Amino acid sequence: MAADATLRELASRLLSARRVTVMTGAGVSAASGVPTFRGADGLWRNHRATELATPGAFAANRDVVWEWYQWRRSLIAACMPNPAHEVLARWSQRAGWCVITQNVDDLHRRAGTRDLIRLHGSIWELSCWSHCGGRRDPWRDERIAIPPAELICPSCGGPARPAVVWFGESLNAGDVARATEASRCDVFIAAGTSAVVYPAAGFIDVARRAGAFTVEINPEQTDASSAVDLAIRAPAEEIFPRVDRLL
Ligand code: BJW
Ligand code: ZN
Repeated sequence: MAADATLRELASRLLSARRVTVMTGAGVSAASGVPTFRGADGLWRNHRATELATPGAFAANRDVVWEWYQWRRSLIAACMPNPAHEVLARWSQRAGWCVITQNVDDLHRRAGTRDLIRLHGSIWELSCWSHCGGRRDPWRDERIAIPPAELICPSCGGPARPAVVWFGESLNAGDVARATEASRCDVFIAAGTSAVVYPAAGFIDVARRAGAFTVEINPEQTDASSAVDLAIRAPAEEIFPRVDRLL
């Protein structure tokens, strides 16, 4: 249970801030029922989740990777945004307040978050595996019970892939530029992320170097805990509503 005085301090920082940025990770969707990547949750049929999220895994075993994504898509389709998503959606309406997410589940979008920066893409969008150029932008496809062989690029007929960012792949340069800019703020909150995946984890340093008051919300200690000004060891779905009530 986070102390009231700690949350009052955070609320008063937020009230005097001009620019506030919240970066979220898988832990923010945990209370909605979406499994996280690391720790006990990050296993799927003896595969480590992070080992399936690579171009090499897709090249070697497209059906297994697609099966994992279709399993996740059906699981996420049955999940609802939780109180953390709802508070962040309201905060995103405030001028100068911004949400960056590493999550691909679109639960922030479903909660109505404005100007959301999705660093790692969306599990509900597809793109052409061979970058054929006919479809430069990802397209939305929310069908779940589809055999992988039918998930094809409408332009070249080759395999489609989830339009998410895998290890070793570059993030969208425009998203990185917007996120870097948003990280130069007065209060930066990293919530529900293990802070091990770059460049996302690096935005906490960008914020600190720009003079932001940095905060972590996570029930566990992470690589970022010792670097932030305030580490709140509690679940995001509990803390965001409590802080919101103090604003
Ligand atoms: C709660 C909670 C509750 C639980 N409330 N909290 C610099 C240094 C070192 C390495 C690199 C570097 N720069 C780049 C790299 C390489 C690599 C990288 O970072 N590797 C490290 C792991 C070492 N990065 C990349 O490859 C990136 N690309 C890139 O940099 O391109 C340039 C380049 C090209 C070629 C070579 C080198 C560089 C791309 C990274 C893409 C990450 N993709 C994934 C999959 C997305 C698709 C999908 O979902 O299928 O993104 S991996 C996975 O990890 C996913 C997540 O977004 C990401 C982060 O995970 P997250 O959100 O932190 O989740 P967890 O599970 O780790 O943590 C959950 C946390 O929640 C825990 O702490 C819990 O305690 C907590 N929690 N309940 C609050 N209720
Ligand atoms: Zn194509």
